Amino acid sequence: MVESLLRPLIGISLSRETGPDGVARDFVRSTYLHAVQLAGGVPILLANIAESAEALKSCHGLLLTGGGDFDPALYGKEDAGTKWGGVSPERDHTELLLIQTAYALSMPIFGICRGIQALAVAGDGSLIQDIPSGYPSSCLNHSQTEPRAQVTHLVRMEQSSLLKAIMGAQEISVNSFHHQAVMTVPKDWTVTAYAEDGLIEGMERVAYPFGLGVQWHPEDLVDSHPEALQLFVSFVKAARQYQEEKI
Ligand SMILES: [Mn+2]
Repeated sequence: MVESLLRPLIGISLSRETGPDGVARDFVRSTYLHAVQLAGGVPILLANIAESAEALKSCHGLLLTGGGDFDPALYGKEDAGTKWGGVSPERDHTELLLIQTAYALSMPIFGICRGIQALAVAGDGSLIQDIPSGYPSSCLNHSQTEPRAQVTHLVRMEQSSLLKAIMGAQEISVNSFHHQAVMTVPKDWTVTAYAEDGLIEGMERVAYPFGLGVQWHPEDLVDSHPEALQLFVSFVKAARQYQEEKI
């Protein structure tokens, strides 16, 4: 008799900010937890400590969440000004370690907003440090002031992409809360979605069980936009497959 599996464990990276008492806090917006729960996964919070790489080995998928900027030194760039901020060395370090650990295990990986940027930095990719000053030809507002569950700009997906297959359309409207973006994608990754101004909004890892990064925030859309939930469903399904193969 085949024992029924527990639901797949999804390791989730956390933001780090210092509170008014001077003590650092690790946290995540609950919408990420909600999206993983809805998709059938069990959220596991991975604190910004080196031991999280050990904890990830017990998980079946890695979800990289949104947040502050990466230190430009980590992707080999000079500081292009002061248009980046919210850097946490502990978070930068932990997420790069988590990504390396997931790759070594061929574990499904899903990066959202800062998460797609983390995947670029972990490889040999690079970032636009500030869209208004670093990509002035943009005709879009990527830092929307509308509510988080409101979609504000279009994204076009490549014909044969995993993204298009999951979302079920070549064009979708997304929300947008980023002042940085992926400039160049790392080796083994390919761009599969662009905004109308040419900015990279999605990328996929070639020849990998499930490697996906998106620049928008589908976790804020899962209750109102079925295709956003499908991203999490596909990710958790891949985590489930990883879990089954591990046994
Ligand atoms: Mn955008």
